[in-house]
Amino acid sequence: MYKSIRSFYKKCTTFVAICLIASTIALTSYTLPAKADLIYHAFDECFANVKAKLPQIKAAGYDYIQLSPANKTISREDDACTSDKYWYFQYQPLDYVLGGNLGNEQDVKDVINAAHEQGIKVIADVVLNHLAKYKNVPNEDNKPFPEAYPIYQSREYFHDGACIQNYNNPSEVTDKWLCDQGDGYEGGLPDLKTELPYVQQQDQNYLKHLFDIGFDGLRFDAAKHIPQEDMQKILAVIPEDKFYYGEVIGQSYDESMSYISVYPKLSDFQLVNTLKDAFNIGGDLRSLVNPSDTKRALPGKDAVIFARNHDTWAPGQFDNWKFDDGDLPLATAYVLAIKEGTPLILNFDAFNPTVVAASQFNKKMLGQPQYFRKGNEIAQGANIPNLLFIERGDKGIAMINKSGGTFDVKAAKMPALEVGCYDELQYNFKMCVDKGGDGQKYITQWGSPERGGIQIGPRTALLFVKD
Ligand SMILES: [Ca+2]
Repeated sequence: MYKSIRSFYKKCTTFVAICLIASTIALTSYTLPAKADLIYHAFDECFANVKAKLPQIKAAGYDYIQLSPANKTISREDDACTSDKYWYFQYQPLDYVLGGNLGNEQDVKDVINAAHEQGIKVIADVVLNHLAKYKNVPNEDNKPFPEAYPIYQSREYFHDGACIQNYNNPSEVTDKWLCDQGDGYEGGLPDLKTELPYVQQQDQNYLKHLFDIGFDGLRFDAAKHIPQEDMQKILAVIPEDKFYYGEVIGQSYDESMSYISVYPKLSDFQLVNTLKDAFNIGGDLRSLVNPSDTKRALPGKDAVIFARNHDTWAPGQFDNWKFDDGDLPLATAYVLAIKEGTPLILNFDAFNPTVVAASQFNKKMLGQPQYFRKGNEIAQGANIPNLLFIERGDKGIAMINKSGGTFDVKAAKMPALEVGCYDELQYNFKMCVDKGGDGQKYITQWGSPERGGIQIGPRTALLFVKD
């Protein structure tokens, strides 16, 4: 969603920047549970197209597919199956029955059943906070608000028409309308009274129907705009074994985490901000060492993580969080290389070769501990802002070089990895590790047997796993 409130986010991206100096980077080893599953976000894809793409999605290692909202929304002026131009119309519900621009109920069932046959689970994107803008509602008879809506035809179901102005006022955030800047509330998204038992019942009926037809999980759009006590009641119908998470774009770590008692996981925009700072010119990749320790990312167990999602992709909003084309695969590789968090990969990024390799790395490293190795323990000149080394036990390592130049050293140590050779998953070459005469481990082969050390090309992520 959030097409409608871009003005706010232009203001709210001033997170506290915490600069870590090299000496404070913790060399902490982890023994935490295995990383959760990978989510392929089939953003604004017609359900029949997703079904056709299932073998490719399966081959790339995804465990979940998140579909765009499948309920009835306003019609689009573009062809929803081939264009993303009016993607945000999907986030303007007319009714809580299936059958929208991306496919009818049978299409939804078909993709769920086909996904299940491949062992892939399916997540529904659910918008309960608001309905479509009144001016977008089909209304041949010129019915006044809200009589033109198929559902909720009485004003009693809506909060009074007023736009959110102050995002620091919790009651305003939950009870006023999301509006475009300069647009009156009449151009805003009518905010539903989720506190009403009748509205909660409609929401529960919809969620139950989604589970009845086979959905395995849910994403709650605009979760920050629905009072937590209302959601707790609505969510009571979710079976215990189902996965769900809330979209909360907190202005701070603490604000985001205040929702964790309601949603088992939250979308992690703090990490997006931290990643963007690190990849910016003048940024330092070493600031990506355990960022949740300093509240610059949510704890991984609580977080759905990404470098970009559909909201930061969308033109005209969240410009501070958009990555350069060269950085995006590297930032996404980080998301996939770390141990914790549930990675969500936008469809536009999912088949990038670096992202595919990083997804494989993620799978192969499941259950391995994580350790951010200081560059100076690997090679002379490697403890620099452009480089990051993520060890996964003694079985793998990810190396990221964000600079425009090649990092090339003829001698390098590899302290943690066991002796043997490692396959690089994208570029298909071997790195071999052996013990030197001094008992320390060195990279004795890098690609050809003629050279050791490390050579990482410009703006490159390398992902090595034990062969
Ligand atoms: Ca609300």
